[in-house]
Amino acid sequence: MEGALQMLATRLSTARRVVVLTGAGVSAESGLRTFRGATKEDLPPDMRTLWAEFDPATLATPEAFAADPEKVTRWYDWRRIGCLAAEPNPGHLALAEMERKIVARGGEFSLFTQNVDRLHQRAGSTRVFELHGSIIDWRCTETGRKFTPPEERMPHYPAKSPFHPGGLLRPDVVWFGEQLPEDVLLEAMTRSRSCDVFISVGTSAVVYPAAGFVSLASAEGAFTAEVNLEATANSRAVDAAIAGRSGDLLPRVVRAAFGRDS
Ligand code: BV8
Repeated sequence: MEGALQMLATRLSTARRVVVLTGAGVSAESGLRTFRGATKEDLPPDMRTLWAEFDPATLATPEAFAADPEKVTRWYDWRRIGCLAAEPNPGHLALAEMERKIVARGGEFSLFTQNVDRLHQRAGSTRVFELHGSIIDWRCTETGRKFTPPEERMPHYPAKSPFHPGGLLRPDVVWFGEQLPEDVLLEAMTRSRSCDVFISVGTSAVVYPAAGFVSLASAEGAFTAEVNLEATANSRAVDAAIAGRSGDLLPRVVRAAFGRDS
């Protein structure tokens, strides 16, 4: 693993264009459950039934919201409050430092996240593209107008839209079966194809199209790396697969690539 970490650091030390893709694993050390890895034991009792009753992937769909807006709104509002209460961890902070180092020497840095918790932005990352939207912002089901709810639980479920008498508020996330924001998807494909280094961090690489970006980078000759707690479908395809916690490994990669003052 040291060899792979050093290989990544060496490539980063001279890279001109870096793309990072993150998933729920990067926020796990901030106390946020991973999308698939959650253990029902660590959920508050009132949420265990909700989580047990549904496979999360079936909750994250327009059909689930249409069928039971109260239940889906409750689940998302519970997660939203959790995201607001969470703090960025050393993995988030290391990615913000990596951006600063690359940009300071005239390079290009892009962070595509599947996460909806806004922790990258709170850690200081500025070149963030939200592939799957954000749970912090909601939008009117009738008008599409965005609304950022106050930082406390919503007064009632489902939440009525302030913009339309018959509208509800839904989280401004991309559900399964929904298209990713077109502009973000285009940026992700273009930048994946033109980067020198592509790093996938904390994602199980099962959700598409995000899981396919590393192949676009690799096909164009980029150096590809994965930092993840466990092996994924992409582990064998990347140039450097580094197993472990992102909160531990990313600061070590940044120090090795940019010096001890990082
Ligand atoms: C679309 C937002 C057009 C809401 C989410 C091609 C092939 C196959 C299927 C498809 C395909 N194209 C489209 C599909 C269908 C579908 C899909 O991919 N399904 C999968 C399940 C097979 N994709 C879509 O519907 C997308 N839309 O393509 O539109 C279309 C539509 C229909 C049909 C064709 C085309 C929309 C996808 C977005 C869905 N929304 N979330 C919400 O958050 O509630 S996805 C959800 O999964 C989250 O965003 C999450 O981030 C994402 C991916 O999961 P991960 O981030 O990887 O998290 P996970 O828990 O899985 O893994 C965490 C990893 O971290 C683990 O490996 C763990 O070991 C590791 N880890 C844990 N702790 C740490 C760690 N690593 C490091 N350090 C640690 N401390």
